[in-house]
Amino acid sequence: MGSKDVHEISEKIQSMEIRGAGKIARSAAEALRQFAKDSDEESIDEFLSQLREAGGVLISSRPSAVSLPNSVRYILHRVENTRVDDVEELKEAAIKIADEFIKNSVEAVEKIGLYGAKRIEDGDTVMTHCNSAAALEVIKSAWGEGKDIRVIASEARPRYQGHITVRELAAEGIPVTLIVDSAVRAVMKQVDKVVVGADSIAANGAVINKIGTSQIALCAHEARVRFFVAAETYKFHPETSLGDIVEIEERDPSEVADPADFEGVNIRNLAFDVTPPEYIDLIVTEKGVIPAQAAIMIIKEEFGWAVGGRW
Ligand code: RI2
Repeated sequence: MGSKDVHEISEKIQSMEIRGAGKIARSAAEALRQFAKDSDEESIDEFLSQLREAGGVLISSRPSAVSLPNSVRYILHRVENTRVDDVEELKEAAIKIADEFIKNSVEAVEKIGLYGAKRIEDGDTVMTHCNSAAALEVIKSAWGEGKDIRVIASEARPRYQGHITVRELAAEGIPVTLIVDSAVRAVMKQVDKVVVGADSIAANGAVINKIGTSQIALCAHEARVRFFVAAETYKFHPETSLGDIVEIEERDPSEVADPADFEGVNIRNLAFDVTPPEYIDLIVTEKGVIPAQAAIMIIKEEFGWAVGGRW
């Protein structure tokens, strides 16, 4: 049944078997698509209420990547506004809408790659952090254009998504070096540009991304190295324009160290941090390249309907 898939996907998002803000958003869309496909609800109202409930389960999986609620609300909003005569038609519409979100998302990452690559020059050393499909698309796209670049990637403790990144780049033949997170400042003088992804972007242009990102931005700022963020427009957080604050996920301490080995010690596992807009040179989106301070414009354009009447 569809709701089983919804719970399964939600658990995989929680455990990070499914991870990366864009992937999470697409998986939520896939879950709702499957839900609509399997649904045996016979009335429009009942189907809508079940679909909303499924959306709620998905949204509650992880708190910091706004791509997740944005993908759910993209689908719900459009399904709720589809005029149909019977429930089967509405289910079909839901499937199409979910497919549309997934297609747009994949295309957005490709466009970000193309636009972002224009800012990478032949001979550049590019630093990245964690494992962002959007950031890596910029790097791969520049490499694909024949630019002779090299990459320095940090580990991204405690989950070591940096390992995924270095393997992915090495598989493309891109020269890549793995460093520990605390080596960032020591090597910053060898870096020409930093490219990272985003889980959420607030209305003031602050970027919420994997823990450690803001330290890298600070080091880049100090060394006058340009700092780019690669993010699809569904990573922009509409409610921050109404004063909401992005919740920073704090995960299980056992991901950092076994609490049994550290009796009397408080272990914290903050998954994300906030990079202020002053440290960001530009944000590369599928709609174009913008300064961080223009985040509010993207929110108004893309999500005016979501916070409609509340501005
Ligand atoms: P893409 C990831 O979060 C990282 O913070 C990464 O920078 C961000 O999502 C964006 O990734 P996590 O799921 O959407 O590893 O660009 O906690 O792939």
